[in-house]
Amino acid sequence: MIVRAIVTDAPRGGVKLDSMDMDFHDFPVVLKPVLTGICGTDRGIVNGSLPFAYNPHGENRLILGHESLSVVVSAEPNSYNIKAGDMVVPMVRRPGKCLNCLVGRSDNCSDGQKHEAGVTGLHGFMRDRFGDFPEYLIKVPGNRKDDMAVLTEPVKNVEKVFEVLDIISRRSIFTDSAGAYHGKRAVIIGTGSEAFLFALKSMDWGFSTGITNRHPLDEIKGKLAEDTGMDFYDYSHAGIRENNGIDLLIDTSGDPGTVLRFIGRMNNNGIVVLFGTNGKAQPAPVDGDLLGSIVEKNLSIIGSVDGARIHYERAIQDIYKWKAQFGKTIEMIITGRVGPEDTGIFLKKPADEIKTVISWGE
Ligand code: DN4
Ligand code: BGC
Ligand code: ZN
Repeated sequence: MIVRAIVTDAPRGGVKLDSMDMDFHDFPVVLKPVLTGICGTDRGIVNGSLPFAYNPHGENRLILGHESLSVVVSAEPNSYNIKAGDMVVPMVRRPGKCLNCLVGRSDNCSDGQKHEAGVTGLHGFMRDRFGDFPEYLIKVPGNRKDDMAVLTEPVKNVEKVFEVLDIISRRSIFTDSAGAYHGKRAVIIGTGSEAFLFALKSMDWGFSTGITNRHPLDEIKGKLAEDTGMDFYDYSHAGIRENNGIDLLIDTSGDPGTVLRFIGRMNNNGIVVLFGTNGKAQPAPVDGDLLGSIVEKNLSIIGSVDGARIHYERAIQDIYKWKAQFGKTIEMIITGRVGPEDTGIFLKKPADEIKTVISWGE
């Protein structure tokens, strides 16, 4: 069938809406996207700043899209209980042959041979139809037709980070004297969608939680932060306001200079999670004092990418928990809806954007 697809040429970049002839005979499940989300990774691919992105083998274009809420058009029998009409979220990564991939943890792929839909060597979900295998489809509980489920993919990254945090934090006592995190401080660098989602999870754990950027917040983001209980400051004006030190730092900016400045404010046994990626960021020097303080403070600095099936399943639960907790406020995360033809959205991020989604129609 002829499908419309949003394509790039990775890792060079560019973006356009193309039509192509595709058949789905090799796939037990055929799907149609309802919504696809746009994230920092998509814009990084389109502007050519993510050198790790590449086209499928032997092809000169890559269909974008790794965040999707889709409806099942048809499914072979015995497809993990997936049937036509089901609402599902497809996983991003597909395993290679390393040991981690073989045990369902391609998020920890050890030889780089995995593929990622819309990012590394596998066509993504921004097209009228796609085919898939049932083991990579996460059912929306209760088959709810709720737009918020499109956030499952970005929240799964958050779930993985907090699982890693739980493991790493056991190298010392990381809780407060009550065995909780209320006396502990988490700071998230950046105010994009992943930053807000990290902050929500950090508040679930009990951390006093702040988000920060180098400019003020617009009205929508300011209201979302205030109504959910996180604080914000513009560090370019206020300086780094962390007089009691930081216990957990999560970076979504990918900006080395900013990350290093905040690392200088960590408490002993603090944990730094590097998550943002920006191949075009300005380099920043590290001096011996800063390196020495990382050692003397017993800091853990970890990188985290992607997430496994279990993290998607927990992510859907997070989203419904936040809906129950914050009601309509949480829906403010979806700040824009566009059609597939509006490819300009990849080139210029709207000033007040948290999450823009592409609606694929009925
Ligand atoms: P995003 O919406 O572009 O968020 C990035 C945020 O960082 C924006 O709010 C930026 O602000 C902010 N920022 C940039 N530079 C600075 C700086 N110097 N100081 C403070 N804030 C700054 O992207 P996203 O939320 O979708 O994703 C966040 C990052 O994580 C991206 O780099 C993605 O490529 C990466 N990512 C990694 C994984 C993974 O490891 C998954 C998903 C995304 P402004 O734009 O308002 O100025 O699995
Ligand atoms: C996706 C991850 C993926 C990563 C690649 C992110 O936007 O959420 O699943 O592994 O991009 O850097
Ligand atoms: Zn993403």
